[in-house]
Amino acid sequence: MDATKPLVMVLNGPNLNLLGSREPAIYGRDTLDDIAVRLEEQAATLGLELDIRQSNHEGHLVDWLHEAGARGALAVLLNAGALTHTSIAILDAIKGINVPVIEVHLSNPHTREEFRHTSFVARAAKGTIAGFGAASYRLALDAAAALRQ
Ligand code: CA2
Repeated sequence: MDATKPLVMVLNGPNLNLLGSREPAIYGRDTLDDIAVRLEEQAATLGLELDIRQSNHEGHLVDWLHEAGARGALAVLLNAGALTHTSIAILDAIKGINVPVIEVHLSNPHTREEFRHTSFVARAAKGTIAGFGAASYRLALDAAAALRQ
């Protein structure tokens, strides 16, 4: 941990621990660890501190969003998984912190089933990056870096 560098928290929701093991046509072959290794390299280049987490539990994501607020994070990259489409608790948590949240998706939910077309995260997010596979995270981290003043 380097307190002199702006902090970006990368929060991943339910089932994203399964990345790389199934459904490669939709989500690609990279595991979450593969993505994390590349993000750490990118963060070092950008001079950012990363804190990358995954949970299958909604409340953990709510607590971690609060933590991002308390730590004064520069930004949160949030792939809330299927909770994107259901969780008012996560929407309220995003609204409750003074930290820009960048919504991230591997797939483009708008090209998929109707139930994925609603995003509660998008209602409070600074912006959304979706549909670029693992590169969505890279693009989102560049967007976070651009928020620095
Ligand atoms: O495209 C995305 O990043 C999603 O957030 C992924 C979620 C999905 O519910 C959202 O609609 C879009 C699902 C993550 C589950 O990932 C799996 C990976 C491999 C095998 C099974 C699930």
